Formats: sequence, C-alpha cells, structure tokens
Amino acid sequence: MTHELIFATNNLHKLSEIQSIVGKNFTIKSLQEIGCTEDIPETAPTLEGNALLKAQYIYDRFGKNCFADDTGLEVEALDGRPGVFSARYATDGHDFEANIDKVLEELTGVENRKARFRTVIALILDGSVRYFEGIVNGEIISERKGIKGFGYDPVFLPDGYEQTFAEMPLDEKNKISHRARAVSKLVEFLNLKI
Ligand code: ITT
Repeated sequence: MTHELIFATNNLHKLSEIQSIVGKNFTIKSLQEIGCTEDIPETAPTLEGNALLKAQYIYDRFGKNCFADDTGLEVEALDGRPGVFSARYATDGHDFEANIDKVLEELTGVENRKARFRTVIALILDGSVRYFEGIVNGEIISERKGIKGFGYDPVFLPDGYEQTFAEMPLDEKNKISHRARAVSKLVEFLNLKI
C-alpha cells in the first residue's frame, strides 16, 4: 500500500526531488494535483511558524496528511537576519540580486562572516504536528562566485568546502544542503511509520 502525502509547495523541482528520496511507499502530491490554487499565507515571524501555517492550511481544507517547508539564511553578525525574510529581504519579491547586495552591504567591514541555511519542515500526520530541521553552516564571502543554484548561493561558502553553493555541481549541493538534511530526517521518520 502506498501512503499519500501532500507537499504544500508550488515548486515542482522540490517536489520531484523529494519523491525520488521517499521511494515507492509514499506518493507525494502537489497542490496543483489536489486542486489547490490559492496563495497560502506565509505571515508567521519564524520558519517553524510559516511551515506550520502552510501545512495547517492544507490539512484544514483538504483533511489530508501533508507537510510544508520554509528556509532562511541566518547571518550571525546580523542577529540571524535575513532569516524568515530571506525571499523578500531587499524588496517585496524574490529579487535574488538585490537580496545579496543588501547582505553584502550590511556586512561591509564586518569580520564575523558566519552564516547558516536552515530549513524547517512541518509535517501533519493524522492530526499530529512534527518538525524536522536541516542546517548547513558556512560563511558569507565578500564577492559573488559561481552561477549555479539560486538565492544566496553565489556568496555562501559551506564549511569544509572550497566552492560556493553556486560553483558546486547541483547534485553535490543537494547531498549536503539544509533542505536535503531536513528531508532525510522526514523520510527516516516516515519509514518508521510503515
Ligand atoms: P516556496 O515557498 O514556494 O516553496 P520560496 O522561494 O519561498 O518557495 P524557500 O522558503 O525555500 O523558498 O526559501 C526562501 C528564500 O531563502 C529563497 O527565496 C532564497 O532567497 C533563500 N534560499 C532558500 N534555499 C536556498 C538555497 O538552497 N540556496 C540559496 N538560497 C536559498
């Protein structure tokens, strides 16, 4: 028997990535597949809050087991900013270039460049909520390097590596990333349930 889970995202790339990791015991369905075309609010002040808002929205309306994720870049010297505001740090939209410029400007002359990406997944399974967290530590370099990936990847150098996330082959980033770590914890949990 295969168990159905809704992934509350419109990002089809994230969806196929996770389907390939969970294997055949679970079928992951997108919002589109369950006919949800609404814009789900992401208005909470934390990653945990936003992930839960999205999952709860689907659970309340469709009554189906589901999960949602939220990710932020947390810079130590900026007290954890941009954090939950990572997508809309410099502008209202997803302007990756402006967001990077803003972080670099705020870090001008700052010695402590430590940062981390943090992903939180909220799962609602049979009415119970569980969170899974994935973190990758690194630093913010002072100039962009590389053109792969997205978001803050060109200025993020993960600890122990000599290439930024934007220089690394995508499959290598996907093995060590915050999202991969959170997803593998989710999958480990789901596999214990079957
Ligand atoms: P959905 O809510 O539709 O899934 P989103 O763009 O809001 O998409 P996330 O919550 O995963 O995506 O991430 C929020 C922001 O954090 C994203 O817009 C990027 O600026 C940044 N970000 C997330 N993951 C990243 C990664 O792997 N590399 C670089 N930046 C990332």
